[in-house]
Amino acid sequence: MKNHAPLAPHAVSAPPFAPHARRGAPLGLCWRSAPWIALMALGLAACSAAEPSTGSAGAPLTTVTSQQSKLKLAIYTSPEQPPTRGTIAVRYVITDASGAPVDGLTLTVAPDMPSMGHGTPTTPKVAAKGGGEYVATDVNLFMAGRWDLRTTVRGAVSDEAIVPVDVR
Ligand SMILES: [Cu+2]
Repeated sequence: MKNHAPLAPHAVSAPPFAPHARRGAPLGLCWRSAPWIALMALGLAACSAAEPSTGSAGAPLTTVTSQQSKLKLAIYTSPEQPPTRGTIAVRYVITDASGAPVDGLTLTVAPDMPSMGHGTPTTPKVAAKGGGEYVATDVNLFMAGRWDLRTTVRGAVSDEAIVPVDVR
């Protein structure tokens, strides 16, 4: 907490986010560039060859039960797991109490750094991939430390979950 102090000013209000947004722009460009697309293609290839619902990432970073225990959320990060600071993608594999994947949900993901009381300069976008998979992109975890991905699920099942992610 205290070791965040030198960086604290950016947490205070909206304008201080501007430097992050500026710094985030080149990251955003990298994010959309060829290496990432190549990585994604590799991932897709590996997925279709093996286990489509658990993917090629192996064990999840963490698995969270939603607050009302309606859903289980297995969490994977890319390009690294566990993640280093910067803009990442977070993949959710969502199953119900019986272990069946749940599609057709609407997810909103709001990253929060609880020790400092701030969020992120950008709002993550979430795309449904089928098979209970949902991928949040533009997740800008711009500082090392503990983040909570405050995740709201709406649709056939409505629930909330807080997904802890430790960023190196
Ligand atoms: Cu912070």
